[in-house]
Amino acid sequence: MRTRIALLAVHVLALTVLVAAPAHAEFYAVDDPADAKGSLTDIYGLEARHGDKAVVVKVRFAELMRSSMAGVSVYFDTDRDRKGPEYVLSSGLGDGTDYILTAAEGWRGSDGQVRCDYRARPKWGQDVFRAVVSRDCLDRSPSVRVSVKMIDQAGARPVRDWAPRQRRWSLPLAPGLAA
Ligand SMILES: [Ca+2]
Ligand SMILES: [Ca+2]
Repeated sequence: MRTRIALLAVHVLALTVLVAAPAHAEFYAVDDPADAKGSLTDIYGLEARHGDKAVVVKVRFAELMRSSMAGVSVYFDTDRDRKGPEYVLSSGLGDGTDYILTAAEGWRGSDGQVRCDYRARPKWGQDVFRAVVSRDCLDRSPSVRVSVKMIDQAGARPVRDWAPRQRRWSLPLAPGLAA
């Protein structure tokens, strides 16, 4: 009985810490519902981590296959004073597709490829797409927000899915120690 009370006290403490956490986190994770059933690459989750060297973004899908015709855009907001994203990483989700980081024009990419250190790849066995973008690519911003869009052109109509929601941002992420 005494142990149980002690455990309860720990839980309450942990909650208090969460509520009192600063507006900036280093890590963000959100589940996304099965709301794009017309596509195998229905987004199931988004995770983002702001490390001391890079921002790491992980997108989870219902089912990611080498034959996928879908693509993903990872938007980065590095300047809260300018509306919309500053950068977009665009990538295919199938085998043999490529990826590119460009300056954003509204919620689109542009011809302005960003020369810096970044990489991205679909991991078909894990149903995950992972991107690692150096902080140098993102103006070494002290606060970065991310948003992700999937478009699948395989069917008669394109299927879109967003996380956390259409043109909505994650919490602001400040650089931490990991990654
Ligand atoms: Ca979804
Ligand atoms: Ca912005």
